[in-house]
Amino acid sequence: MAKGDPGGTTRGRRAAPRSKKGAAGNQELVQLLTPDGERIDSATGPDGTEYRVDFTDEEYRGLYRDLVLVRKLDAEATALQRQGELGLWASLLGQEAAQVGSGRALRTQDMAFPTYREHGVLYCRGIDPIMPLGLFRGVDQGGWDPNEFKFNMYTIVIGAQTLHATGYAMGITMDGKVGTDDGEAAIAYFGDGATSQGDVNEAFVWASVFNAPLVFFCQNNQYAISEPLERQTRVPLYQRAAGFGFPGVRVDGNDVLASYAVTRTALDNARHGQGPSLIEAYTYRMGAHTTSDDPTRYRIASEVESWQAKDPIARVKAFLEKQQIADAAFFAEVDEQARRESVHLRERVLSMPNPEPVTMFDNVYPNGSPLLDEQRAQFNRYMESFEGSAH
Ligand SMILES: Cc1ncc(C[n+]2csc(CCOP(=O)(O)OP(=O)(O)O)c2C)c(N)n1
Ligand SMILES: [Mg+2]
Repeated sequence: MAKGDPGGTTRGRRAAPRSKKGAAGNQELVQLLTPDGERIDSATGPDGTEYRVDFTDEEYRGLYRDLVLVRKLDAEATALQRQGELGLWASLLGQEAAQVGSGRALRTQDMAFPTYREHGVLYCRGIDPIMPLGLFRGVDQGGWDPNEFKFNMYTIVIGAQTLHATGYAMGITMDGKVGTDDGEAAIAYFGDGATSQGDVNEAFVWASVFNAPLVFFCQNNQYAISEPLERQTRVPLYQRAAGFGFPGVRVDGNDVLASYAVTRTALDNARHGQGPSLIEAYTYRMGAHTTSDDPTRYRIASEVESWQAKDPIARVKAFLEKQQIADAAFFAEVDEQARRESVHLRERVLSMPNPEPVTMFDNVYPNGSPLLDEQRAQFNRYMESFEGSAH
């Protein structure tokens, strides 16, 4: 099949299941660090844009530290759920580079709109990693101030945040905050499955025609729960952008350097008034969709193993070692920090106070509403009905 060919020309052929390669072959993958830890000086995107990074040794070590910490904290959260301390957890395992790379590419003034899996971006925004655990423990509704950290609340409704981000980005333009180096931009995170949602396609249209300063950051982790990528698309996802009138690029989402470079460029283009773009971070969900899911029911072990060889952290470690940017003492110190922070996280989760149930009505609207008052009163009557009973 020719490159860029949506695949097949007859109805009969279109109906046939297509190989994964046809839907998502690795054409035009922007990569700056190979799975073996070799640095590539620069990489060219499909529109000729040249991507490169120029980090100091300290910054390289900092990225490695971020990757290890977010993986460890994520593993701790999964363990806490398994022990009944969280209701649910959506692990980022395997997606650390896409999240840390893009998260570190954000400038202070940029606004991020996450799904429920963006714990790595949250970490990069300087939010205490305890925050999403309160949400998944069911003791609060997120807890951080989106305006303070420029990181919106987690969104579980698939794709909805792309519309919120589009509206926000249109607002940036209306406020006259695009066109300069210190202009603002927004970034919307979503998954491969979300690209089939009406909301996401509507967001593409609005962002495009209003030239909104927005980066659509799709983490293509190959699955939407149990549905593989080939059930979402017959063209590589980044190529969809062309149909909406803005650029699209596919980056190696397991490469923290390339993820950083493409996101930084896309955000800077947006803040300078060049409108939206789509980044497809080509990655893999190494774990289950959430702790309620059993991926062994729908994917084979050899597929997971093939992605283990592309591990986002192992390649940075290999690079740091080869270039002698970090030594054994550094790696041991990072591991020790990760261990300490995860123990601290666990202790804090276990000591989280259970809120009074009626407080769930408190933050629905800033100034309340008569309907809410009615519901609160009804709920209070319901709770009182248990008094003195066996419950
Ligand atoms: C509108 C809507 N439909 C269905 C769901 C149920 N659901 C939760 S996660 C998910 C799959 C999302 O897959 P993807 O967009 O690839 O993101 P990933 O979980 O892989 O990060 C679905 C269908 C939902 N939360 N919202
Ligand atoms: Mg997915």
